[in-house]
Amino acid sequence: LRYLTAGESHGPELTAIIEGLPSHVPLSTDQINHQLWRRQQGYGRGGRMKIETDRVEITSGLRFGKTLGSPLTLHVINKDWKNWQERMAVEGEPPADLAVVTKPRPGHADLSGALKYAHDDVRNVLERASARNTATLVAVGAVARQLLEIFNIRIYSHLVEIGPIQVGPLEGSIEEIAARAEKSEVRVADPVKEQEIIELIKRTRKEGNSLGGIFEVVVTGVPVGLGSYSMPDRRLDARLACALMGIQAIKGVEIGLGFDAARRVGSEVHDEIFYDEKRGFYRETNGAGGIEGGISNGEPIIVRAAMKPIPTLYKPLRSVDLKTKEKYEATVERSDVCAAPAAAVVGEAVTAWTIAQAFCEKFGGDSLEEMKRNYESYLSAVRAR
Ligand code: EPS
Repeated sequence: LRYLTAGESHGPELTAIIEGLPSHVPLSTDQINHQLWRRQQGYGRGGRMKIETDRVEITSGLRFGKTLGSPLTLHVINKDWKNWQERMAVEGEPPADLAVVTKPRPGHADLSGALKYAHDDVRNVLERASARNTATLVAVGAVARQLLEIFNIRIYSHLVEIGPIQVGPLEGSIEEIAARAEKSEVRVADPVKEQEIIELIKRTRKEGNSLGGIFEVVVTGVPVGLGSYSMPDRRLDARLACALMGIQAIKGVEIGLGFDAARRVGSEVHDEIFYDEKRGFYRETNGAGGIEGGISNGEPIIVRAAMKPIPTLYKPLRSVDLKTKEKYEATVERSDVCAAPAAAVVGEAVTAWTIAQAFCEKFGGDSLEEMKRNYESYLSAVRAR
């Protein structure tokens, strides 16, 4: 199972191709659109989200609502393209009055990208480096999620920190926490903290500054045995870390206790093993975050990712002009004040993708029916142990 995405932030469209899906998987574009909508929410988003109502169009790999086993193509049209047709024209000459971006923003891909690809116009970098691209990640993840749901695997997220404000400890099951977060404008499950955070975002916007945050993604229903200890790139935790770090602005990833595990003694970290006729092997704690030795252990998978504040500041930081080398204040591109709630939705999507990929490796199958047979037979073998 693999995918590729393409598309510029202000180009005609964003595209993704997924290859390796089993046949006969029912897919609904409404469900993909719902995930795209979730990504666009959140207090603290900028002007672009008012222009776009992201919707997916599928042009291959699906017939009568079920996958064919052939590559699936997803398109998300950029509505803003109509305002950029001359400046982002695919062919022809640049317009005479083209505003070339030469003032790289600290913290963005602007400077390293312009040097690496030998671009004089930083726009050639920022168009693809933009978090706009996460719309395709969400669309791809929404396909993976529909496959996983057939096997009762569910993915949830909520924000645990925004800027200096910490949320929690929270009461209730992950389903309850996520349901509360889903209703919150900042994906925060505690209404008191939610208000504090909204006030903080307001203040930060006034100050021309930006904010990051830490989100948590929890996956339930994952069977024991996805991923492997056999090689680093087969480890499920390594693969999740790679997927989450691949999202724009993510600077850190934790699984289970994460960095806190290093601060504790072993007996306060590891999850003791119990056995019950009905449940089989189980744990009463989940410090491992559902992964031991790079393999899912049957407990919920818990990952957290830290997003840095968005680099575009309305009160810009100091920078140097790429061409004249003169000191300048960096270019102000339209941007968000805080996109951490949206990043959590992207985090869910890339997590769904990573789990689905490991799931397809384990249970193979060219058709959904074959995959179900493999899954059932493996689970009964595990239960018979
Ligand atoms: C985004 C689209 C972008 C930004 C933001 C996220 O659109 P535009 O550049 O037209 O405003 O709003 O991207 C960034 C902050 C960034 O640094 O790339 C989106 O669709 O999420």
